[in-house]
Amino acid sequence: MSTSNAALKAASSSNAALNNWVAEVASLTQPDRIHWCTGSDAENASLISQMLASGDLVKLNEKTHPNCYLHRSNPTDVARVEHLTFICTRNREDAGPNNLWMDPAEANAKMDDLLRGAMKGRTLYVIPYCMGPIDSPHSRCGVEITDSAYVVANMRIMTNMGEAALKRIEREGTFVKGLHSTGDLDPKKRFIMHFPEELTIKSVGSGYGGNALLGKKCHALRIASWQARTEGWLAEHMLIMGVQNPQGQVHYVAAAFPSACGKTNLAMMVPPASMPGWKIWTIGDDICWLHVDSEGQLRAINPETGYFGVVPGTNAKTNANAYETIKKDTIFTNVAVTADNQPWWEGLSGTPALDWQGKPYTGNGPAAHPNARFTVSAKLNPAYSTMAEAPEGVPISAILFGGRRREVPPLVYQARDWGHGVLVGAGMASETTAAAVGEVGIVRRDSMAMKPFCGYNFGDYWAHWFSFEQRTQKLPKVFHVNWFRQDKNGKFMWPGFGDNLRVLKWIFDRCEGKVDAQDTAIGYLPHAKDLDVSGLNLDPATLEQLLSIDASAWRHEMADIGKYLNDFGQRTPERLREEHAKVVKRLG
Ligand code: OXD
Ligand code: MN
Repeated sequence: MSTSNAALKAASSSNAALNNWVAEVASLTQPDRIHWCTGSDAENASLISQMLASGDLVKLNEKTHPNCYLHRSNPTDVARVEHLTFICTRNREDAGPNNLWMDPAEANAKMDDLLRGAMKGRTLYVIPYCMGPIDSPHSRCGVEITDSAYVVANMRIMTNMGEAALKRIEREGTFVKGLHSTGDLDPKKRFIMHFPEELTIKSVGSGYGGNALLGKKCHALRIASWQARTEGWLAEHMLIMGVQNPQGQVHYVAAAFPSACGKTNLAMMVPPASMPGWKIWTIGDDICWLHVDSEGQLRAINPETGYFGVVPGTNAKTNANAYETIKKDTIFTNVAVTADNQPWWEGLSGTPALDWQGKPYTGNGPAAHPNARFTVSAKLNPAYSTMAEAPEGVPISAILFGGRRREVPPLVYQARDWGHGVLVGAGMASETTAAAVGEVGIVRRDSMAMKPFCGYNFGDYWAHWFSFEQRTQKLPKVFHVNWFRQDKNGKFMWPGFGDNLRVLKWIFDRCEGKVDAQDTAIGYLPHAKDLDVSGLNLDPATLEQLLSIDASAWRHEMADIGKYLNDFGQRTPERLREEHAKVVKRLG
């Protein structure tokens, strides 16, 4: 429903707080129109035609890619901006050294200045949304106000958006407030601010998914991690998948990897031909909310309804399910196009005619942006799990941590217990990727893959992880994986992709108590005989290297982790220091 300028203050919800907030934002930002999103097909069709007319979207080849569109973003606005993302808590220490901090009053004043009159000539869209299945007690609602039709179209794919969410908000009376304006896309006026104590987000100056689709990183991770700590659950940067063996038995696994390290590929994996009868079912590819149920079982829901995935490298070999999923009904962002207007990216055959900026492709550098994305409904995934929308979530048997590491961590190892697992997660590191602005390939500590997303002090976050030992005796097993080891010539030692199922099979068998392991200083590693490498052509020396540890490299690693833990001072739990000391002692 749209209201004209004269009726900007018109109430469109029975929730007075929501109506008042919309009116307040309208008076600050001065839009020409207000539109309350219903999420209907007709509304979506009208937004798409409007964006085609304005050039915000380009229609792709209808024959090869029905109902697919391309959005080319401003070239300065292609990734998350961690250096412009703030957590604004009253007490600076609560945000911690893992976040940039600004005083809430100062941040609000700064954002209000940037937002004053920012929607003149534009439409203010009100997007009620629900993160998680609409009927799940674990789901949480929010409302995003935005002046971007692209954001509305993406939020419709990524969340339960529209009338049903508004009804839930009206019933529950609570919601996270997210205010977004693309502003003039000037990087100097770009800020993503979070006010966890007020359950509020303000984002200006970017249209990029991670900065602008406020339900995703801003709400479902930064604000939700804060809520989760106060309410006794976990909001994590994890995929969720079901691993089914040939006998039909399923174990659900949640896995935390930093951005652009293959969560989508793992969650949608097609088993290799050498493992007949195995199946992978996708619950989610990026975010996981974990609750302990009344039986003490840790259960996971995926708060999202779609995938906002990295597209370069996606093809029938690397991720056949994703490749199939994005053949229709997809919004592409910053891909190249072929002469017959098909989307194109590195990893596909064929030739790009125009690069991601719409310029004739000259052969210099990548044609698609390395962080080009697809937005698509999860329901189109051939591996979509029948349990994906279960209100109670799925029972988690194993938690995996992993990063992109050329050296040091072996292919897989298991933590001794939950406490050791918290250390493994807290100490994990990865090479930076194109998902965030900044240098690529630098190893940095990224606890639980939450460095860019934890809405509070990591010291308190680790303590919260430890607290699960008091909540239940039935905690999942914890593992660390590294698909990215390279030999001295820079060649990947492990084939990755579908063959990662061989590692998942070992994890499955560990969950079943069917296989023993080498007891090492850093945890349990597979015996080479227990990892199925049939048909891989992996030479025994490489396998040996993938499944062993270099004590001297690990002593360095642990020293570095020790230094990192010290950065959090008093807030680092004593328990974590003890877990660290235990491994150091074992390494000798
Ligand atoms: C993402 C990210 O888009 O982590 O999921 O950057
Ligand atoms: Mn992510």
